[in-house]
This record gives sequence, C-alpha cells and structure tokens, in this order.
Amino acid sequence: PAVEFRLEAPFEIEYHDAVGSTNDRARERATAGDEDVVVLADEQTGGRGRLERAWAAPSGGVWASVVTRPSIAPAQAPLYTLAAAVATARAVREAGVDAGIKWPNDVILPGVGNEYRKLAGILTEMEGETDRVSWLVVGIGVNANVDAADLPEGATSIRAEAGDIDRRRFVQRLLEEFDRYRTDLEAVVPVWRELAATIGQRVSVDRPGGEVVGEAVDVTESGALVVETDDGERASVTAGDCEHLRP
Ligand code: BT5
Repeated sequence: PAVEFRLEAPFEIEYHDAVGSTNDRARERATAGDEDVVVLADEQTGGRGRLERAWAAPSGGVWASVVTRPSIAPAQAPLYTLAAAVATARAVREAGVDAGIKWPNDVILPGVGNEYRKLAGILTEMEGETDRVSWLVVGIGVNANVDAADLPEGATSIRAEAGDIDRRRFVQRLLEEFDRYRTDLEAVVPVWRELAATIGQRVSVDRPGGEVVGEAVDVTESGALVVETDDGERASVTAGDCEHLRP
C-alpha cells in the first residue's frame, strides 16, 4: 500500500502500513510544530471516534489525519470539520456512491429515518488559546476497500456499495477538495447544505444542555444545526450527537 499512497497532494504525506491512531501520530507532528502534513495508514489498531468511542479501521480503508495551523478562533474550528465532511462526501460521490452528510460530520448512504448507513466519520482535535487556534488535527476515516462484515452494524463501505476504488486517486481528490474549502471557508456551509441528509429529517439531538427533538430545518453560517421543536421554537445546536428518527 505504501506505493499506492504516493501522491501529488498539497500536503506532505507520512504513510504507515499500520498505526494505533493516525490522529495520535498527527498530534505528535502538530506538537512538534509541523503543518500541512497528512498521516495516512492502511490499518489502525486503535482508531478513535468522538467521545472516546472506538473506530473500526481494518486494512483497505482510508484513514487520514491532516495537521493544519490556521489563523482562526476556536469557535471557527467546526467549519473545518464541515469542510472535511464536504470534501469527503464529494470524493465519495465521485467514487460512485450517492452519499449525503448527516450533521455535523458523518458521511452516510441516506435511508428512511434511522436506516442510513455510515460510510465515513470525522474527528477534529485542536489546541490553542481562547482567541486563537494553535493547531488542528482533522481525522478523516472512510470505509473504502473493506468488507461491510468487518465493520459495526449500521456501517457500509465503498466496496459494498460500488466496488473497490483506487485509493491513491481518492485521497488525492479528498485532499484537493479539503484544501480548496479550508481556503474558502465561506463556501463551506452552502455546499454542506446541498449535500445535507439531515435537513428536513425529524431528529433527536443529544447536546450538553439536554436533548432537543424536532425537525432539522437549517444550518447557520457557523455550522450550528437549527431544530424546530414541536412547540414551534427554534433551537440552534453547535455540538452534539444527532439521530435521525423515523418519520
Ligand atoms: C466518528 O466518531 O465518526 C469519527 C471517526 C473518525 C475516524 C478517523 S480515522 C482517521 C483518524 N484517526 C482516528 O483514530 N480517528 C480518525 P463518532 O461520531 O463518535 O462515531 C463513532 C461510532 O461509529 C462508533 O461508536 C460506532 O458505532 C461507529 N463506527 C465505528 N467504526 C466505524 C466504521 N469504520 N464505520 C462506520 N461506523 C463506525
């Protein structure tokens, strides 16, 4: 696979056949002061999701973590996550899978209500002051050339939906798209909206302030989900876990 990942991407590539978590290795590079590095692995033995959840990362996937040092405030970091979701969804669509985005950052094969299947996820980690980000690590996991049987229930892969892809080409396109959107953050939310599978769904969002149930009606300029609750109130949620409910 090392040869497969030789790229012309606008990033330095650090490739591993196997690593615990590409995000952990990317954090080391970030802490060392590096930037515009992508840590890539064929397989992760300790892949991580959000909130300490495990991420299955068998050989054949695209497990990538991008180290960046943008001059932004921490409040803008969610836009980088949305940019990665947009880049991932566009690359997956080019690979022939009719993917959508589930707020905030899951790339899914849409289905009725909660019958969607997850193809990719994003884990952004950062360090910095209250007014300035020092570094961001954007971890992108795509179930590419892997069997659905090697993934948790509710997950699918590009292999299962459309057949194997050329991972070198896929990563090249993914990074080109991410590079384009991170340098044009204003373009992110409009494209995110076009790809959104969450808008129009009945959702339940588990957020720090408690659960919100209602219809997802929009995403704000900073990437917050706007939910219209059953009593007609609008709540905007900046972070949390979102479930699509059966209509
Ligand atoms: C995510 O977390 O969706 C973020 C996943 C980020 C993975 C990338 S791979 C490269 C980089 N290095 C890392 O160590 N991580 C990043 P979350 O929204 O918390 O979803 C996690 C949940 O998705 C788990 O609890 C499982 O239910 C499910 N899951 C686990 N592995 C999966 C997979 N390969 N495909 C689809 N769903 C999976």
